[in-house]
Amino acid sequence: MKIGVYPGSFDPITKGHMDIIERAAKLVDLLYVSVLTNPHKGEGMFKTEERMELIEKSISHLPNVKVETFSGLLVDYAKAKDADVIIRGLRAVTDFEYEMQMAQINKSLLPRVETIFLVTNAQYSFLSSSSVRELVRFNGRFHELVPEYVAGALEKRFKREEM
Ligand code: COD
Repeated sequence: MKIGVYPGSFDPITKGHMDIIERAAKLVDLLYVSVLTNPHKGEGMFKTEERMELIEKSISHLPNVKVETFSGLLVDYAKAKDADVIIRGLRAVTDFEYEMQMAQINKSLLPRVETIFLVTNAQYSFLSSSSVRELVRFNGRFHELVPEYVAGALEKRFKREEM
């Protein structure tokens, strides 16, 4: 059985993340979407448990995908999950340097696990959680950029009317 881990901050999950999850779920038998709990970073927009709930509601149509949280090194978590691959998404050249560095460090720490990069769907190449957070904060329209349940949760949290 091939096991994949798709790690990230997911604050919040976007349609760009969803596209990667749906494609990765076809490549492995079991995919963990793994939310980093970072004790050194502030809370962000959503707490870890809330981010997990938003992901869970958005992936209910994907039977081989599970949502978990992890802390510490990704390779330690991947080892504990007996993962074969780490999945990452690549948007633009700006992602490349960071992603390559991370993949190489992870490979040196856990050589049997490969990092697989899925290139973004052109439709979502501009999309990031941070841009969604900015749109929410400054009253821009975000509804098409996130799964439906997440759009509802953002509206509820920030008490906005549908724009
Ligand atoms: N289209 C395609 N891919 C996308 C899109 C999009 N529109 N948006 C995001 N993605 C991809 C990102 O490129 C990334 O691959 C993934 O989705 C998750 O993105 P984020 O932004 O939610 O999460 P990141 O990149 O902040 O996650 C970083 C980790 C938490 C994975 C990383 O910091 C980590 O592993 N930390 C643990 C400590 C560790 O082991 N560090 C490495 C060794 S030093």
